[in-house]
Amino acid sequence: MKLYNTLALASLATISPALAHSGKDTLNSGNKWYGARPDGHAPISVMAEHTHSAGEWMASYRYMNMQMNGLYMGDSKINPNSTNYNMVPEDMEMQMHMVGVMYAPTDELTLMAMTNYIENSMTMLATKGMMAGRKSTMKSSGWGDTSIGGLYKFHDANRARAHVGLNLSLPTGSTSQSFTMMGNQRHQPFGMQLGSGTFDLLPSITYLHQPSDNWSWGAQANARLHLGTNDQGYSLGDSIGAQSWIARNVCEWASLSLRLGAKSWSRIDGDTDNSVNQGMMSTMSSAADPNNYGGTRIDIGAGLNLWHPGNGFRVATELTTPLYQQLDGPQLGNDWTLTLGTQYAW
Ligand SMILES: [Cu+2]
Repeated sequence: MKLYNTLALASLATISPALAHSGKDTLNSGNKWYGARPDGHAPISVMAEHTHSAGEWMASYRYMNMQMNGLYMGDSKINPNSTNYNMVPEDMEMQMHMVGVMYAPTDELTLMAMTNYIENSMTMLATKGMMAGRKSTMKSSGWGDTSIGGLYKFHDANRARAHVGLNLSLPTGSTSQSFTMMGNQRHQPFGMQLGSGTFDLLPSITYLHQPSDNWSWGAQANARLHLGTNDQGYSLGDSIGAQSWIARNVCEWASLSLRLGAKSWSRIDGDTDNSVNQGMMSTMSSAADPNNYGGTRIDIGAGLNLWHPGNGFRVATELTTPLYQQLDGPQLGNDWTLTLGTQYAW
């Protein structure tokens, strides 16, 4: 298929250069990967997935709503009352507002910066003793971590592009969100904190291909590596991820996409007795136990990209749900994640 398209385009370009540059959507991408189409950007939840042409700026806003519920041990749900903990989470909602800016000083190099505002809400269920069955809701909100870095495009031919990325996440998000329990201020569990508290490296590599004017696909591998230990004495687990998507332009201004993503992350390091930093013994609350934070998940996502052919303004959405999750538990599983975003380049 790829060879056929390449040959067809190459012969057309040879026979009729005028036709090949006529501006027709079927030919104007020539032998190059082409960003000015709805699927010129990956599904909206994929980060650091495109580069820009020299001199171009882009501003973006994304809203993400993640719903977690169901207590997992390994790959199956368990009864919340069956654990050894006095308290387990029942469900959690995480909302994130992300703003980003991109600028390309050259065709190869794109610089980017991103920060976010987070709102978390978690329902805890008491499972033992006199409090058994009692629910309480914990909330945290504020600015999260900020990342800065760049993408370097090292391949751009035959309707394909590839780039590597390296971002540095700065610990601008709080790791000391607290709540009051029995008159005492205590730290909220790890998962309710707004930042990692460490400098993190975010390497990635992305491949993009447009085998035809209507179809495209891409793939990305990425990681998040936490450097050192934060001032609360712990370090979130490193993660690695891989994902691939296909997209189909259904008209000049819209494309549909399907994405598969896999992610694996390790448990929290340090603060094992936990009594100081999490405000309660890790043996009491499962969310305060650093052992209950590793896992592997495979997600499927369905997306829609809208693109304005006149000014390049984009609106996109993607709904993601796990196909499989294997969690060091007891730990809350993911239910679904909705991402909505707009992007404007000039
Ligand atoms: Cu951009």
